[in-house]
Amino acid sequence: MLVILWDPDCLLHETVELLGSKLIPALESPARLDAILKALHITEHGFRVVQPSAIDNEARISRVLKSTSDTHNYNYLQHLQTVYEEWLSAGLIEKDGNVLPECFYLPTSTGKPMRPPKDVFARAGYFAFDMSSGIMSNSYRAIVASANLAHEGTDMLTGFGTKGGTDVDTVFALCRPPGHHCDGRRAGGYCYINNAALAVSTWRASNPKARVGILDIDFHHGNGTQEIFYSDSQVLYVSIHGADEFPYYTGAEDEKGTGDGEGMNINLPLKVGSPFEEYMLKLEYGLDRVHEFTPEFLVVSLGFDTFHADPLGHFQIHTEDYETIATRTRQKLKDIPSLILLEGGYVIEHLGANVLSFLKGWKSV
Ligand code: OKP
Ligand code: ZN
Repeated sequence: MLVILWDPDCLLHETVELLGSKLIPALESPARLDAILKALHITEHGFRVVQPSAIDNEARISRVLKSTSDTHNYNYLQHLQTVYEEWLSAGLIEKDGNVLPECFYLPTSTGKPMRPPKDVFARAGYFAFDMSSGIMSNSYRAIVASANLAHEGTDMLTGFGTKGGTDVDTVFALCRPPGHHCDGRRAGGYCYINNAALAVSTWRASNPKARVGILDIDFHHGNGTQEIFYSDSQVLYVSIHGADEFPYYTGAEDEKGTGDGEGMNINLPLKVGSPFEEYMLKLEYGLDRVHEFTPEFLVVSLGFDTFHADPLGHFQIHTEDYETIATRTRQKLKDIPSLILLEGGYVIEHLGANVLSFLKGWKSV
């Protein structure tokens, strides 16, 4: 059975970003989630669309802090929680304003380690790597709600396949903000907490030695997820993404993991403008690698910015192709409890149909 998880608090985060040297309302907007919910509610699809169990905000925060403690920097998480109020009381922003970084960490030859600057204004740049990750009044609430979906979704899958265990084999968590660009100590690319990494930690809490596969099929390279698991021998990260696109500095084929994790990072960059047939060749290859690894838990970082009309993605992929992508993924990775996490996808008018197409394929297997 497939369950769809969402949280109304994920709608509260609404920021601005610097794009093409213009400050604009962020493309990663509440309207994305609204469009998906609308499509899910008007269609007879037979999925369970549910909200996570009721939990008060403080308890939810400490749960998320606990399940991010081995992958995220504590001071970074504190910063996410407090910086908006700090900027507000320092008079740096108005109530409806956004914390946006200005000066980023600069590697130098001095040998000095990376240390947070004293200035609260400058600190925003220490904990971020781009200008698409603003923080407004409700951001922290939404960031925690989004991360909590990854946590709850993972919990719902625990025990699948065991005697008397759950019959939920797939959870699709409608996370926003997304997560795959966050490396555990820097926000970027609309991401603040790495939801995929959190899910792995949650899974490992009850299955400490488990092999986990992460399939990242957002248009962009998941630099954060790669970074977090780069030396991990039990987590296989496979990503198909636009070559030489955002986040620009990562995603090359020769990034294969290090130490015990050597060979456990597989980047499959694909030329901008590639047709669906070429995309599928990469996908089949990636799915075979994940299958060979025999993961006990699968995380899919799912972005719909591979769509042909996406403002941030550039592959020739159409609505019906998502059905094929999901069908092949499910066929090759059948019976593995799977957590699908929403990442990008910015064409609001087609997002609902694209999600439904993907779900149709997933369900058909
Ligand atoms: C987030 B996700 C391109 C600027 C891109 C941020 C893109 C974030 C994508 N010139 N700005 O992976 O969908
Ligand atoms: Zn993306």
